[in-house]
Amino acid sequence: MALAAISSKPRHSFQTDDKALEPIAAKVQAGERLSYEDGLALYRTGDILALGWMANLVRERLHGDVTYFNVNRHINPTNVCVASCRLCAFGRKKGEADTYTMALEEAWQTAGEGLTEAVTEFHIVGGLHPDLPFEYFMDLVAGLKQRYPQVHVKAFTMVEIAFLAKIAKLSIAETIDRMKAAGVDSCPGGGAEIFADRVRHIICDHKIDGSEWLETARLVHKAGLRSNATMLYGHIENEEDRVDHMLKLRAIQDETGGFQTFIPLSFHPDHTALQHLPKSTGMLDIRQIAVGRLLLDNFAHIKSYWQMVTPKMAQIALRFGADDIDGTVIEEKIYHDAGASTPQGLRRRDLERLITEAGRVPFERDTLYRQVTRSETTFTVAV
Ligand code: V47
Repeated sequence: MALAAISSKPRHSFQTDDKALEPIAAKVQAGERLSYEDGLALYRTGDILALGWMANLVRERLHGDVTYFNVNRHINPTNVCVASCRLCAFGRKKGEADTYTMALEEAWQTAGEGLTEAVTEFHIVGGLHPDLPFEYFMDLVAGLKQRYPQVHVKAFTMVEIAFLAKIAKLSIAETIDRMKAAGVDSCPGGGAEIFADRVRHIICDHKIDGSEWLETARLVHKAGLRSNATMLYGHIENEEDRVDHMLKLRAIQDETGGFQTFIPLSFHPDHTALQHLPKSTGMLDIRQIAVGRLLLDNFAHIKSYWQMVTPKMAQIALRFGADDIDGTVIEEKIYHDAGASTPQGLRRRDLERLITEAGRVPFERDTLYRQVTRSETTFTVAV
């Protein structure tokens, strides 16, 4: 699926001493699709600046200097989870000391606490709770819509949708229809981790497998909802697993066109069952953004999620292929439980400053990438 380009003028010419990059650069300049082997060569090159040049070329072709952010609030209704993923420091078994589950009133009230900056999106992700009924989740969304009808509800990962279908004894398609009826507007990209079975069995063995994740995404798109796609990197996966993961996403996107954004998530090991693993490094974070931009030629957006990689790295990523740094977030739990040292939220003006100082142009978007215009107390979305 071709994406519309807004600019095609490279700022400088391409140079590298890495012979393996030359044919890849020719393809990138001609707008041709990269192969599995090209993906591996991009991970293996020592010439990070040449890699960045190519990714930036694609980024500027699609978006010029425009850089997207949004004003959003995360809501994690419960940390009780049946899955016990080794990668996760957030989930707790039922009965453990520090579990929480928000009463519906509490969740609706928490949602409102972010509205000082006129939030345009609620991002809702939580544990797979063994006892909460399906209706809890539908009432949660319907109650939010009733109280904050102007706010886009981006809720439930593919993993949660499959779990909800199981507890409601519905098909995946029926579950998505019920979510839509309750007020879900789109879905977040979590739970994808790494699709390769070998890795998935170790980091998240009780989750749906990679093909179920992809099939659920296909059904979400078929039902007319957009979604995002993530990839968790920097743990026990290798370069082949990462390329395989991205090419599987690319194949679904060719079919549905329903993914909006690719978000590489850098693994935080603290307080997880994998805490012996070293943390990701700046070079890997930057390389991952660039490889994602180059392989996922049918994804409009590549997000460098500042919570994951720090605001400073997210800013640098805007020159290595990223065009989005996510949002204000307000209260992040999943990475902070896993040792993230970033702030739990940023103000709108902080995001604008990060973008402007990277020499880019801030563009406040809603979840569907439409421009948001603000007055003192409210916002409007260009439709
Ligand atoms: O699926 C869990 C990851 C994801 C850890 O769609 C961890 O706009 C690192 O998907 N270290 C949930 N990562 C978050 C997510 C997301 C975030 C921001 C924006 C969007 C979007 C989606 O977080 C999980 C898992 O892959 N995760 N534990 C950890 N220790």
